[in-house]
Amino acid sequence: MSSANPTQDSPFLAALRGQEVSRTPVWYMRQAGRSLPEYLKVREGVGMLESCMDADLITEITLQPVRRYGVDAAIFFSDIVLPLKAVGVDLDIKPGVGPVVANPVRTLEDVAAIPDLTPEHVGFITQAVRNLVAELGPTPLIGFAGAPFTVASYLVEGGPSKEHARTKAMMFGAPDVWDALLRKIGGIAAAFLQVQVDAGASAVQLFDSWAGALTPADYAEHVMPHSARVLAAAGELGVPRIHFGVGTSNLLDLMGEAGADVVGVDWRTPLERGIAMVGDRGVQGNLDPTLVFAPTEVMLARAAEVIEAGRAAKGHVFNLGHGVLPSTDPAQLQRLTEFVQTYPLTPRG
Ligand code: 1CP
Repeated sequence: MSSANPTQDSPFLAALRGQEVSRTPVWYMRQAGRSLPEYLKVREGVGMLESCMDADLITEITLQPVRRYGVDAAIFFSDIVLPLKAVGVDLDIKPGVGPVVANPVRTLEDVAAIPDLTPEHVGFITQAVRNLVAELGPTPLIGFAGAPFTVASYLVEGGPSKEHARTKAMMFGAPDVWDALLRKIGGIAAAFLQVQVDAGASAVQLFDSWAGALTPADYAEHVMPHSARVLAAAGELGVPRIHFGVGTSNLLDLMGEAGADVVGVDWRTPLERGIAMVGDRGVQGNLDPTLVFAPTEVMLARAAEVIEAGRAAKGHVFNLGHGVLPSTDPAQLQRLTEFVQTYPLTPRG
């Protein structure tokens, strides 16, 4: 029937909504990208940001891992700093480094100089999402954005950082600048998610990859309200929301309370513990991404443990505990995907 929603039988969307599933759905953060030879081929001679601004390339790169693995969801190919680039912030994504910002943000004037995002800034995103939804059929597309804290870290530090020292110095020492910056980025993130959902994305993920650098008290006071605004805006669009961070074992409850339907758990936290912390929400995760380098039977035994642990959650989406590492053998991920998708969820006695 042409009027039927093609994603209506998706196990991924059912798990996000806490509905019963006959098998555990699976996708991988960074499933597109450097671990795939077909990605390296289409990216030859094309810069990272350039490829994130070309609707045909975005479409092709997003589809590649879906074709290869038959995963239960596609993740939109872009980057957390792309919306900043689109509104005119002078930045680049340097090979082997990551996002680099020409003029790091330090003052209220710097914040005020960043324009808000409108759909006109990202017409190529709307086009790519429309193309993808048409191509993907029953497989849902996940839209995403970077969360205010993680994106702020790139803007304040000027590039990747381990300690986030300047970022936290602003958070502790210049609360007015911090608040203005996180509001600005949060507004851009919400608008970026809306563009993706309006064009047909079925779910969203907010990536707060570096939130694990914060204590629960500092997260609750300085970061959570901003992430909560982004998640609330996405919630109003009617799509399920995943909220992910790394090293967040003491923040998972707050990340859920910020307004997530499902909380992403990294591999350092036992899934059982993550499930207990998020309460009446689903979880996503959390196989150690390096287990793909172990013998296949070791990887699959650990995957079985993750699937079994996930059964105690309101909903469970299988994933790695962070992104696919570039040196991953696609054949191993193929075996993992088949294993998760055929793992029998027999009733427990
Ligand atoms: O040339 C290349 O291939 C560059 C590598 C690369 C890729 C493939 C970067 C640079 N970004 C991406 C795509 C990307 N980034 C995706 C899309 C596809 C997918 O998941 O399959 C997504 C969701 C992101 C999000 C992203 N970018 C995050 C959050 C997720 C995470 O991994 O924690 C972060 C922190 C970034 C910043 C970034 N962009 C690129 C790099 C190498 C980094 C990290 C730099 C650092 O260590 O701080």
